[in-house]
Amino acid sequence: MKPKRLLALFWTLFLAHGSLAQEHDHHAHHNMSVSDSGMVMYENKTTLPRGCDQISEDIELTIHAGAKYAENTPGMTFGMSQHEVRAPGCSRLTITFINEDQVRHQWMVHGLPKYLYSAGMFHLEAMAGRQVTGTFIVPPDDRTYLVHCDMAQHMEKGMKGQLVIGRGSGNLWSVRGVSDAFNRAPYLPDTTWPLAALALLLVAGVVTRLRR
Ligand SMILES: [Cu+2]
Repeated sequence: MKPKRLLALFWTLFLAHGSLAQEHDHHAHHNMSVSDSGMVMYENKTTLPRGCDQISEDIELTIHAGAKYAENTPGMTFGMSQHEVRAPGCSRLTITFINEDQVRHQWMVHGLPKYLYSAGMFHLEAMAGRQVTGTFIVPPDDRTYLVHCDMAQHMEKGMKGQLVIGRGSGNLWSVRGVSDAFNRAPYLPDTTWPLAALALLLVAGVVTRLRR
């Protein structure tokens, strides 16, 4: 073999080894398990979050995803069997995520503490027509976490939800069955529109009187 070719071969082997090692590292880092059915990332069955002395409750839930769950909602393409999950602080949630569609779907929780969930996430991904099950333990604090499917446009098309721990920290906007589709302007008090209507009636009344 010519030296140049030999060098090329060495390089190929070297690079292949490097990418394999990286792949391995990647898996370990993200605590990921992959199967034909999909993927579970950042699973945590045993490590208690800070501020938890023990598991407060073991909760098992089955959540379905699919176009079927958007049938009665105009403008939406996808949906879930439930868009809100409520659980007490320090509970351990085991979620079985069943995908009834012919495209991939995810059930991702964001904003979890990074000392325990390295990207602040818990992530289930089910291939078309498949189901995956994963477990995680939530922190003690009252907080509302975003749950969504991160496939392109799926959240906008209906796959947005929330995980409410304890009393939560307020509803997220545009969660089906929970909150309005648009973020309400927070600077307008609830009485703004009734007051505006009253003002309009008064003006109308004055105008009518002046015309008499
Ligand atoms: Cu999806």
